[in-house]
Amino acid sequence: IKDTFRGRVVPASKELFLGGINEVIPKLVEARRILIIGCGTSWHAGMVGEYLFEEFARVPVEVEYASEFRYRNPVIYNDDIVLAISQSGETADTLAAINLAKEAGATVLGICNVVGSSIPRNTDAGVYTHAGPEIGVASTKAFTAQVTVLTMMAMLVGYRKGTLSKEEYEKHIDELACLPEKIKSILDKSEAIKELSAKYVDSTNALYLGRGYLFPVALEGALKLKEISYIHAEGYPAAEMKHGPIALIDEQMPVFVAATKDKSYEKIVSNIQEVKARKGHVIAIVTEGDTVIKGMADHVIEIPETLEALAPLLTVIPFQLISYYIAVLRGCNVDQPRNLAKSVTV
Ligand code: F1P
Repeated sequence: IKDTFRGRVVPASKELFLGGINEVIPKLVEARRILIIGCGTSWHAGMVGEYLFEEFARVPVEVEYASEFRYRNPVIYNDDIVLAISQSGETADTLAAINLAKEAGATVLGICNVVGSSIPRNTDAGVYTHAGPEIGVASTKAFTAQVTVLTMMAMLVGYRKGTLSKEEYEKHIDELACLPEKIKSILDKSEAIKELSAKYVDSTNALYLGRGYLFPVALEGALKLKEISYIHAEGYPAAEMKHGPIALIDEQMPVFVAATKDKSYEKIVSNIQEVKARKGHVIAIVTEGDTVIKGMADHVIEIPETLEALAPLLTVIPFQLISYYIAVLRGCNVDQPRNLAKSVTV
């Protein structure tokens, strides 16, 4: 967060630097609508972006899979800001969606990892995440880097627009600067997460639940498990459970819940009770010191407290580690999963 990409936080001066995007912040402040496009993990990062921009900058956001957007004749206004997210910068669906947006006269921005790749070359402005080369096919650090950039953008736009107070803006900057240490403390729990993962190696299905900012994290947790361990997994907003997926829960079903303390805490506690009442196995990511969920869940992974809007950056890490260990223990090649390519260029 401090030095690994051009976008950076300087806590002392409370300034955020966002590469080329700094120059178009005034356009974002004026924006009537933001469209976010991406595929796979990048689309999940975009969903976190939607929640952030709508909360901090009070601007309507639509998030869409580039693979749908490119084929369906979407409405694009020439004053739309289209934000394309891609780790590789080469995803054919995202490039095609960018071309549509450009033909409609929209301003197109990019968040990419690979310097000089096709997407940065085809956008009006952008920021490189500089997350370093991703060896594995499944995006992991790309997700945290993309979400960090989106968080910084939404904060900066909200602050300039006056929809995010100076106090809240500075509080979030200070907390962003603390996250590398907090992430390190989660990584230090890897051994315990490995032991827990071993219990679910033979699962054939899994559910991932979260509310608010943690709903996209549930989607990403499920995608990671599918991609590298080939276990069928679904991510849902926890409040949707009663509208269908609850029918799947029995003693064979592990349910991974992102349940850190935020304004939906009481609700997620009742969701966990609903799962336990149906004999599902609950593995919950909770805030350090949480005794309520600890008393109900089969396993908890405690993570440091943070601000609600920044929680995706921490809660996703245990989910990534769980997928990694389950895949390794199943003998899967975590770097090169079957049927997947790093850059989907067709
Ligand atoms: C999008 C993506 C990745 C996924 C896999 C296939 O890539 O769906 O999220 O992990 O590598 O492609 P990108 O546009 O972010 O490079």
